Amino acid sequence: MTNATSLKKLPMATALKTTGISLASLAAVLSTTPSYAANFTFNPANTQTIGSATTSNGEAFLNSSGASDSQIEQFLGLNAGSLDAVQGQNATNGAAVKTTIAAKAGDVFSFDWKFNAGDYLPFNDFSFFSIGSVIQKLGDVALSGNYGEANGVNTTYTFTADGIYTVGYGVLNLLDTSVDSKLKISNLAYTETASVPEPASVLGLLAFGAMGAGSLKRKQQQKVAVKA
Ligand SMILES: [Ca+2]
Ligand SMILES: [Ca+2]
Repeated sequence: MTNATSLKKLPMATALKTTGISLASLAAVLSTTPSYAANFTFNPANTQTIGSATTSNGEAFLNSSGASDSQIEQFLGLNAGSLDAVQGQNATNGAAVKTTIAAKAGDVFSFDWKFNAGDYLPFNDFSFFSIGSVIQKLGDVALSGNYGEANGVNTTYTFTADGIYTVGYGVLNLLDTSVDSKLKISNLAYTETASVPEPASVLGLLAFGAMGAGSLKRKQQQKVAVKA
């Protein structure tokens, strides 16, 4: 690659050609500062369901029927008995969806959820989110009230280690298997913090970008003197 001094003497088009950098790619790199956020969806290629669950347009819809709690534990890679442990009572049956994420430490996964209680206490149906074998409870009947609704917006999880993770969502009946509750998941998003360019390279690109913009301006508006 040519050094900065010789680049300065070249017209912008030549300079960009020499370095192989387009203005579009410069803009793309700069816009990733300080972090890179992307929509993450239930891609049919790596998404599976068990029980009464469907995905559509990046959203998941689950109904607490169709699979036993132990089947769901096996499906999501959870420890045996861990779903009974969520409420400290007998989880019976329900449904789940799972997908996979290749994550790096520090990356953040986020989503919205909506729990609809079809049931009433003490039948404390519940919903949850799992990463690997870690379970985080979302809504339940106690939270939403009998036959009520509870929402969670931008619920986040920050990865602490690199790896391929199974991400799961489920909704289960408690105590008996009747009067189902529902869970909807939407707005999945993934924010990479590991891909932030190093400060030195960002400064270099900024300087180069300013120089390029200056050259363009001179070319287009020759009567205006522009300091590169
Ligand atoms: Ca059980
Ligand atoms: Ca129920």
